[in-house]
Amino acid sequence: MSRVITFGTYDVLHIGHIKLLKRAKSLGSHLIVGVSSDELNQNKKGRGPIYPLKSRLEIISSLRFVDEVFVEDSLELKAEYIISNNADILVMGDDWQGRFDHLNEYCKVVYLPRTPSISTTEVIEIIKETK
Ligand code: C2G
Repeated sequence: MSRVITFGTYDVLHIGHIKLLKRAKSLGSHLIVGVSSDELNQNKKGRGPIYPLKSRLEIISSLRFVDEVFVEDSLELKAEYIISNNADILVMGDDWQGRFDHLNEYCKVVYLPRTPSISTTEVIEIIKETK
């Protein structure tokens, strides 16, 4: 019965997000997802999300392989989130490869390969171009 935790913005949900979350769930029995606040997204990506936090939380919590969601307010609070959620495994996309290795002291850290050729930024660009 292992508890898996992962983090992300999940703005303009796409197949790369779905594949990552499904693979994360398959590593355990309970999947907890930290969804980045609008302010955190602004700081990480230099722009606010298209979908506000409340919508992103509702979308992610509606997925059948997601068991719980919470708001991720800071990238620096991962250890606290792992401990308070009693997580056994932290899953991150490999765009974060190596960045969270220090958290191995709290739980197992696993990086999964990203799905190629899709990102929220690209989807936004395509929509802009085809207007
Ligand atoms: N992802 C993926 N393949 C893609 C795009 C995204 O596997 N083509 C994964 C990312 O690696 C991440 C998850 O989907 O694990 C969510 O992606 P983002 O919303 O872009 O997450 P990010 O803004 O990088 O937030 O604390 C860490 C951050 O909150 C991660």
